[in-house]
Amino acid sequence: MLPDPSAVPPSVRLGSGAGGLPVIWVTGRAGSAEIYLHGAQVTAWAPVGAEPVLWMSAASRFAAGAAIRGGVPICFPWFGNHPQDPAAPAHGFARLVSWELAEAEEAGDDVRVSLRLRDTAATRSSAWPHRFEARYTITVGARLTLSLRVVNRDPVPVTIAEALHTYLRVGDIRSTTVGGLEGTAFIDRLAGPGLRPGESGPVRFAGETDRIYVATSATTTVTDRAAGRSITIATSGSHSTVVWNPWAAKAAALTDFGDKEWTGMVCVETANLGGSAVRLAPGSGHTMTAVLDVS
Ligand code: TA6
Repeated sequence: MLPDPSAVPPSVRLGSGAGGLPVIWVTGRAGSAEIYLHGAQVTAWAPVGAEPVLWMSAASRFAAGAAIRGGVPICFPWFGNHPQDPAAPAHGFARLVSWELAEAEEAGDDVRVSLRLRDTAATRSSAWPHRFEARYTITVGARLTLSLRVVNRDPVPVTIAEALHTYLRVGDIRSTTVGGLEGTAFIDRLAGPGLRPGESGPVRFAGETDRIYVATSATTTVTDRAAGRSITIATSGSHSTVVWNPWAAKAAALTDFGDKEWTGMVCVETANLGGSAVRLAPGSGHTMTAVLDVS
């Protein structure tokens, strides 16, 4: 549960959100955000004076054991379906369990919130029996900085895949492009395995799009012509980027995704997966960071 409310600065409030789930509301001098302890999921962020940047489905579930549809889900310690265990949850367990609020402090005009997840009975399974500690630091201000640090507390080396599965709000996906990945090879998850050569222009959307760009640490720019704004995502400690829009049929097939909502979102995910999955020796750690900026 949430710690003593007096332990947090006045720009941070603790309470119950949708589904009665514990939530942290941040109202800083430079930006505001909403963070659920469930999955340590940032579900809203806006710089002061700007439109909301993160997309949320109106049909999202808010319940233990279910993923929240929107904001920034954390995919960890695997991405997509578990490679061996079909019963294991898609994208790992991190977004399905409750994290602890470790610290909340003001830093100039920003507000920094730190959440923690350690291995428990809820995380240990045949799919992932390992000891670990994750620390997720969210800095809310004119930009949003998300930093996920994972430490291997097991006596054996482990390999992790991870993603900050960021849902961005756009005016219309059909007039939105994603720049920064030009010339970068990618796996088209709709066309099966195998690497496709990079393309010369930005990513454009004319149908369901589900691509894993491998071996890239590029800063990406989402240019949203309909809304007249750009969102950039700069990264560190990330060597894969995933770009996804479900389009109409896939959106209609998802029960927690409104049938018409697909036109208003794009996922640009800061990740380490496949060939850039991270191998951690006992006691060692790795940090992956995404910084979102709006102009
Ligand atoms: O990141 C793209 C993706 O892997 C898609 O294949 C789609 O499954 C999406 O994630 C959403 O997955 P979810 O388990 O949240 O429905």
